Amino acid sequence: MKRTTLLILCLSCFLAAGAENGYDLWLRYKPSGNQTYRQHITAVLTTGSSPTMKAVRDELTRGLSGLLQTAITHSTAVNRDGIVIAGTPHSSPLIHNAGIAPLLQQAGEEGFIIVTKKIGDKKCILISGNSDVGVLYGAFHFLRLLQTEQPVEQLHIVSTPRIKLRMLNHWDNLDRTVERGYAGFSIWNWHTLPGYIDQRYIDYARANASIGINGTVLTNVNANATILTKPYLEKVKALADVFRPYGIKVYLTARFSAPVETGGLKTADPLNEEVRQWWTKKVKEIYTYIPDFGGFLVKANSEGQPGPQDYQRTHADGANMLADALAPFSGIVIWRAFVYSNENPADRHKQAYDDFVPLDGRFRPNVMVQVKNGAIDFMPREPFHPLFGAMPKTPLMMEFQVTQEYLGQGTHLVFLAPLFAETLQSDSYQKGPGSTVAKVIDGSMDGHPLTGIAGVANIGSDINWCGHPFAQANWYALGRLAWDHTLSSKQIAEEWLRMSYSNDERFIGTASKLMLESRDIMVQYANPIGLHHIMGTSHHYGPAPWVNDLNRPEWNPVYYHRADSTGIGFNRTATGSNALAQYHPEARARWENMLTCDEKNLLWFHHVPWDFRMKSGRSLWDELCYQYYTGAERAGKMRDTWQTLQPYVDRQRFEQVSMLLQIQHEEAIWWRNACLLYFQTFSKRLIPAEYEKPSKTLEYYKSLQFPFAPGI
Ligand code: BDP
Repeated sequence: MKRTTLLILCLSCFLAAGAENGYDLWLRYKPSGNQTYRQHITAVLTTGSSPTMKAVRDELTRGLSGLLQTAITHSTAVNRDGIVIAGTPHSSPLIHNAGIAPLLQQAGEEGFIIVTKKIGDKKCILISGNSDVGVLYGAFHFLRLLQTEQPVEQLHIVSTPRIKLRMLNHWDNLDRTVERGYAGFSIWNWHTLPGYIDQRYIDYARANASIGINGTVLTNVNANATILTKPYLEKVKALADVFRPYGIKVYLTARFSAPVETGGLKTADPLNEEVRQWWTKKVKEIYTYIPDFGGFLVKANSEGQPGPQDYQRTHADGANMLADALAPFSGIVIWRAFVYSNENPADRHKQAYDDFVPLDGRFRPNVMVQVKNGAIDFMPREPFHPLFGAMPKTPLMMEFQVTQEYLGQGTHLVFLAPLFAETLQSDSYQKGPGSTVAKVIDGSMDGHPLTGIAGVANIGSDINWCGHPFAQANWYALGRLAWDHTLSSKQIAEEWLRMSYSNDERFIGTASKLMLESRDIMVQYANPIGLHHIMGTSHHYGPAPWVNDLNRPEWNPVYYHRADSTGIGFNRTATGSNALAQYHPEARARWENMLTCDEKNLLWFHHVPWDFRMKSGRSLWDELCYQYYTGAERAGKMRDTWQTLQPYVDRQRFEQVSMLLQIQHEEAIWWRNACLLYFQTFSKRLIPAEYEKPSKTLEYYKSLQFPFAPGI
């Protein structure tokens, strides 16, 4: 066969199979099988000339042209049925006179409405809001309706965000490495900014706006003060200018010792007048570049970071100093509660609560305290943080981790919406039953106007942004839940699958089930029954429950699992560390008694004898074996299930996911074998005969090294 013929043949095979690299995320705008929407849409009419309204026009044009497979016509008059009219009552007399004022009132500042309305005798679709960005959110939602094949002939939608600040926290360093990043390098190219605006910055803003994200912290919480210097502020300004039309504000991490490191001062004491002046000037300077700068995110006195306690001041002293500098510009401080110290012998679980609860009511109104979903870290399963429900006078912001530091990193398919929902739906009992964490976070519990949810981003320079094709779903889920925490994980999974892959019901049914089970499966093969923090040192990749030689006690996995000849688990009851006392009594009751404790968190709160009878009737040891073996087996089933979905998925992404699910299965077996062989040295019990024996020795698993694991 001639080479050219071969080439043409290969090319046509390739096109037939289809290939997508994932860059378009959930904004692919491919025509779907069922195009009933075609008959309801004939043209677009947008009004207003702001950059945001230009973004609305561009997105509707792009989206509808793709979905309808024809160049969309722009109309200047309502001269036919099916015109999609987008604008605010301020920019569009048509909308102003459309009789939708009461609906718009419900939409609030950032919300939107999408309604079918007669304008004259023409049936139109109106997308509107009280601000241009509201219209933009509405445009994205309208496109989502088409992408997911929702009926559009009679629309009546009003949607407002339940949370005010919906943010991504990038843990990106100025050298472009990403702490706990598994998708390549940072997308911020500090070297070529501000002159070069990568198309990625614009597409990043589009993707975020499409799910309602309205804030981004560009830099790592382990901050480098260089970001606050003039040349870098010019670069930050360039990014802020790109993001502004999409409703996204820029925030920066502030290194507490910046006045010393970049300002030449001798101290960073928050009560020192010179230090306060330095920050006041610095903040003023930032606002000359970025007039709508959001504020600072601060990690202080945690894991070696500088902070006010270095000067015998409190977290409130530190936060308030920055808040005072930001207040004249309406900026805010987001002060992290992720603090623990090796000088403090108390259970790490208790330290943030001990530090922060006494400060409740002592923060300025423009300070939020950002609390991780759980008290230890971002474990695969973690009881909600006891600070939720314990600081009624302070607006608490939720911090989730979207990047999968502890959940299989770049190689495991783990859909995180169920994890996020589990925390948000947990009952803190702050004011009796029904005091969910979601109500604490959305301000309804204590009447806070300032509310927020942040997610540690999983975005990098990989062509598909997130590394694992399914990791995109976690970025998507964060935004959707921050907008509306009542959405179910199932709805979010299905939306994402429909937009990212296919509307075919056979695909959706199977793929969404796979996603919805994935987090439970991961917990089973890695951290069952409440085990936690037993991962490899430093890179946190894979199992290493045996590690016991790190400087800080609470960095060692043995600190958390406490396995010995009598049993396993951390006694956090009154006879142990008593971390349970930090929860309201009714919340505590779920876990307090070993006999009735929710078994999902049993070893989180109790040191349990190896022969303890579990609800299944098995002994604890047998149950541990059962969970690890079942988890690994289910990971294998995920891989097999994916194979049945080949007809619905383009070749490239199908193969990527196939390879990754194979790795996930192998790594699940690795977790299972390494953990059981190690815990067996304490339990002195056999792995039940029905299970296949681990093929390698404990020594083998202990010897594994990963010097170049990403994300450190
Ligand atoms: C831990 C990460 C570490 C972060 C820290 C934090 O391992 O890289 O700096 O959280 O949130 O989970 O500050």
